[in-house]
Amino acid sequence: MADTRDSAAPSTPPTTAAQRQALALLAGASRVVLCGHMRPDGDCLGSQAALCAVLERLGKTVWIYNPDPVQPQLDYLERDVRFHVYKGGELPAHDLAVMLDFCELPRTGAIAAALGRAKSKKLIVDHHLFHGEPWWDGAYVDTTASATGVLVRRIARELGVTLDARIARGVFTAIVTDTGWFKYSNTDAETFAIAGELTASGVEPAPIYASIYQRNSRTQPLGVARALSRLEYVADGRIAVVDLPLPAPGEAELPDGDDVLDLLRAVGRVEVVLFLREVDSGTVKLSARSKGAFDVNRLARGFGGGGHAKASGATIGGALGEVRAKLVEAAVAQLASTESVAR
Ligand SMILES: [Mn+2]
Repeated sequence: MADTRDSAAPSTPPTTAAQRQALALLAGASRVVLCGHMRPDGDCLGSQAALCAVLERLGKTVWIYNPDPVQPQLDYLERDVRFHVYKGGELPAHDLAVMLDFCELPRTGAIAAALGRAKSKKLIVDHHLFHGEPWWDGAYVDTTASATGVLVRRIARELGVTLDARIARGVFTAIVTDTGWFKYSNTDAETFAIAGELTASGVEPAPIYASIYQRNSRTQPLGVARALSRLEYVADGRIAVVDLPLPAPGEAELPDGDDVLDLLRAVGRVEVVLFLREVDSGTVKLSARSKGAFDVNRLARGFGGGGHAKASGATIGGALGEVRAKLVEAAVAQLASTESVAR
């Protein structure tokens, strides 16, 4: 069903000059590569699928390249667009490269080197906080947007492309995964306005929910149990810490997901969740969540990562126990300093 509305939801902020320049880059390009971040999530992949559909409707040739494959729970997006996994070598000849849902170039893994060799213009479409020197030719950024998919919805409207099934499914996937199905604090009026508009255009929320959240393997709950067996509370129960080693033979894997984070953040007293998983011997992946004033972006930045104030992450070199000790020490110190500022 076509969307006949041409005006933005009342909750949509006005377009900035930088965003208008980004729109001009998109409008002027004819061959476009869309790049995602490592272990691409629903916001990254959904935004890529939707922007690919938008640009194809404008007659452009588009390729999607990611450093890692599509997670099985998001495989339905592969019926709408083709996701290439980058295996080295040159990207297809293109005049514009768009980075979706990240702004630190190394987050696109080995693709970063190929982008560096390409003479194309570089554009970021993102909602993460960025600290440093801009390295791009254009940026469509709003750090208050609940998802990068929200920005793709705005871009479609501003380029005069009405919603279709592919755009709607991609944007909806982006929004529901980044807001935890509308329950995280980033969920705002524009998020609901767009979700309503997408549902009116034919998106069916229940099958998408079932696809993403109700196809776990039978070992998934055992992986959650293994993670929870590592739970410790520190700072008088205000910080929950899980450090998950690589599975021993016969032990259940725990696929990426928010299940453990959500369970721990649901504990009344817990303000900060630190979930550390060993990804190989000597590398630890941190997922940090907050439900109060504690800024986990600041914490993650201290370990070379980043993200948002209430959800961030980092990939940290070191043994699991040693990384855990450093993180807990930093989190306890930040908890104390957050309080002295608040007072
Ligand atoms: Mn995102």
